[in-house]
Amino acid sequence: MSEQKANIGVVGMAVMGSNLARNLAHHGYTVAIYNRTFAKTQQVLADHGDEGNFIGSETVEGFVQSIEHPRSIILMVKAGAATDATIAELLPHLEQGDIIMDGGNSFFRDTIRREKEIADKGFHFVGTGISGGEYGALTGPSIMPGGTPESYQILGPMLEAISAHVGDEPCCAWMGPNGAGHFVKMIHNGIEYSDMQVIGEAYELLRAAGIGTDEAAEIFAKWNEGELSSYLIEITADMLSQKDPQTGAPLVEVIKDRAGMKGTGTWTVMTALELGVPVNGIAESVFARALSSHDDLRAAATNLAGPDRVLQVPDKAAFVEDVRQALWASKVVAYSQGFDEIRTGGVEFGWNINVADCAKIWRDGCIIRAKLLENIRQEYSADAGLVSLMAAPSIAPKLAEYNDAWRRVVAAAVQAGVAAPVFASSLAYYDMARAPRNNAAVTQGLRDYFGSHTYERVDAPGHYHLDWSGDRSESKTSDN
Ligand code: NBP
Repeated sequence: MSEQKANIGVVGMAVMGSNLARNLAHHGYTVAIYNRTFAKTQQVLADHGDEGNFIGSETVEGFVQSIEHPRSIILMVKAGAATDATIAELLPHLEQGDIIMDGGNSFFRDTIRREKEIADKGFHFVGTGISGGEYGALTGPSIMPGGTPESYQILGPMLEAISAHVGDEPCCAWMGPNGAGHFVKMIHNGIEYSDMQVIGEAYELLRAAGIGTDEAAEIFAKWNEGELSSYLIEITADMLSQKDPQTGAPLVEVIKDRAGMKGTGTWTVMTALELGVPVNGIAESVFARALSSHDDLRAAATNLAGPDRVLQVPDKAAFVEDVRQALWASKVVAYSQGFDEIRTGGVEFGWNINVADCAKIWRDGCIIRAKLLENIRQEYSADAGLVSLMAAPSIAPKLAEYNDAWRRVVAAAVQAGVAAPVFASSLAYYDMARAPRNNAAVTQGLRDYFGSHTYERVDAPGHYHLDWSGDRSESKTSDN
C-alpha cells in the first residue's frame, strides 16, 4: 500500500504558518509541515497533531516528497531574504507544474521578480496576501492570491475553504497575475493604517473635550452598532476599557505614545507616489506613526507655542456626533484614495483588478473588515469603472450630509491645537477634488518663469511659454 501523501504543504511554523496549517487540517486536508528549525515542527505536532492529518518533516527534501504532485506549497516565513532563501532551498526538489505560494507580507515588486524567475524554471509562483492576524489564520482569514489562473484552479478551492465567509461567499478571490495579490494586500494594510489613525484622532478629540477614557470606550461601542461598525472600532472599545494591571489606570494612558510599523504602509505610499495617486490619508497615517517615534524631534519641539489642546464643548452629545460624522467622512476619503491606487495600479501593471472583489473579500476575516465594505462592494459592482468612491451614488450624499460636522471638527481641532492630520487632509483632498480651479496655475506659472516648463491655457489648446526675462511675449511651443 502506498504511503499517504499530503494535499498541501506549509513552510514556516511560526504563528501564522502553524495556524494556517491547522486551519487546513481542520478542513480535512492532509498537511505537510516544515520549518528551518525542526524543534518548531515537533512542537506543532506535539501540541496540535491530534487536530487533523499532519506530516512533519525534518528535511526540505522529505517535506517535498511527502506532498502529492502537482504540489501546492505555502510559504509563511519572514518576508524578504528569508523568502528568497526558502525558495532557493525548495527549487531543486520540485517537479514541473508544482506551485509555491508565498503567503507572507512580501513587497509586490519582489513577487513580480520571483514569479518571473520561478515561471522560467517551469513552476508556478503565487504571491498571496493574507490578512486577519494569527487568529484569522486559524479560523478564517481574508485571502488575496495572485499568480496564474491555472494555479488558482488548484489552490483556489483549498484557499476558499479555509478563508472567512460572508454567507456562502468566501473572502478569497483571484486578484490578477503575478504581483496583484500582494499589491492588493499592501493597500489593504495602507487603509488599515488610516483606519487606525482616524480612530486615534477621534479618541484624542473626545479626550480634549473632557470625555474620560471609560466614556470614550462606551462611545466607540455605541458607534460600532451603526454605520461605523467594524472590527477595529469594536476592538477600540474593548482596548479603551482595559485597565492597567499594575496601576488600575486605563491601559491606553500608560502605553507609550509611540506607534511602530513594519513597512506595508510605507510601501503603499511609495507606490502611490510612483503611480501619481494622491493617498493623503494613508500618507498622513504613516507620517503620524513616524513622528510619534521621532523622539529627538519631539523633545526639541516640546516648548513650541500653541493652544493647550483643550476643547470647550457646550453641547457634549452634539460634539460626539460631529466627531462620529468626521470620522466616517475621513475614513471614506482614505478608502477612496486606497481604491484609486488599486484601480490605477491594476491598469498600470496590466492586472485588470476587479475592485469590487477587493471590497467583497475584505468584508470578513481581515483587519479592516467593516459594514461599509458591503456598501463599497455594491458601488464597484454597479460601476466597475468608478473613478472615485467619494462620488459614488450612496457615498456623495452622505459626505454632503456630514460636511458641516466634518468642518466643525477640523476647525475645532485646529483652534485647540489638537493635531488631526487625517481628518484635516481628507477634507483638503475632498475640497481640492471638488474645486473647479485650485492653485496649480500659480505653480505652473512659476515653473514656466524659472524653468521654461510651459503652461496650458484655459481658452486654447497647446503648450505656451512666456519670455519672462525678455519682452514678455508669449510663444506656442506645441499644439497639444
Ligand atoms: P515571522 O515573520 O516571525 O517569521 C518566522 C518564520 O520565518 C520562522 O518559521 C522562521 O524559521 C522563518 N525563517 C526566518 Br526568520 N529566516 C529564515 C530563513 N532564512 N530560511 C527559512 N526560514 C526562515 O513569522 P510570522 O509572524 O508567522 O509571519 C509569517 C509571514 O506572514 C510573514 O511574512 C509575515 O509578514 C506574514 N504575516 C504576518 C501576520 C501576523 O499577524 N503576524 C499577518 C499577515 C501576514 P525559524 O523558526 O527557523 O527561525
